[in-house]
Amino acid sequence: KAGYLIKKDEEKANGQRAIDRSWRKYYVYLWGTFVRIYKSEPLDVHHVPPILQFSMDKTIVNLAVDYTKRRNVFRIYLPTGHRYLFQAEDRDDCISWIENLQSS
Ligand code: I3P
Repeated sequence: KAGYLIKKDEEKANGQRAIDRSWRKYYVYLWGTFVRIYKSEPLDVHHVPPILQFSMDKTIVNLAVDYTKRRNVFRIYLPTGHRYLFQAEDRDDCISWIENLQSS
C-alpha cells in the first residue's frame, strides 16, 4: 500500500516530546514490513532513499480516538518510543492503512 498521508510527530525516541510538531504531507510506502516515508512520490521507489524508514516489527497501530482536532487519524507506536500520528484522506483509507500496517 502506498499514498499520501499527513504526519505529525508526537514523541521522539525514549518518549520525549517531539520538537517539530507540525502536520506535513508525505508519500508513505509500505514495503513488506517496512514503512518508507518520502517528501513526494519518487519516480523509482527502490532507488530513492526515504527520509524516514522504520520496521513495523513490534509496533502498535490504532485509530487515534483521543485525537479530536482532525478526522481519520491513526497512531503508530514504535518500540524505540517514537510516536507518530497520520491523517488519511477519508475513513476508508484510514481503516485500510491500519489493516495493512497491522498485517505487515
Ligand atoms: C504546531 C502546529 C500543530 C500543533 C502543534 C504546534 O506548531 O500548530 O498543528 O498540533 O501543537 O506545536 P508549529 O507548526 O509552529 O510547529 P495540533 O494540530 O495537534 O494542535 P502541539 O505542540 O500542542 O502538538
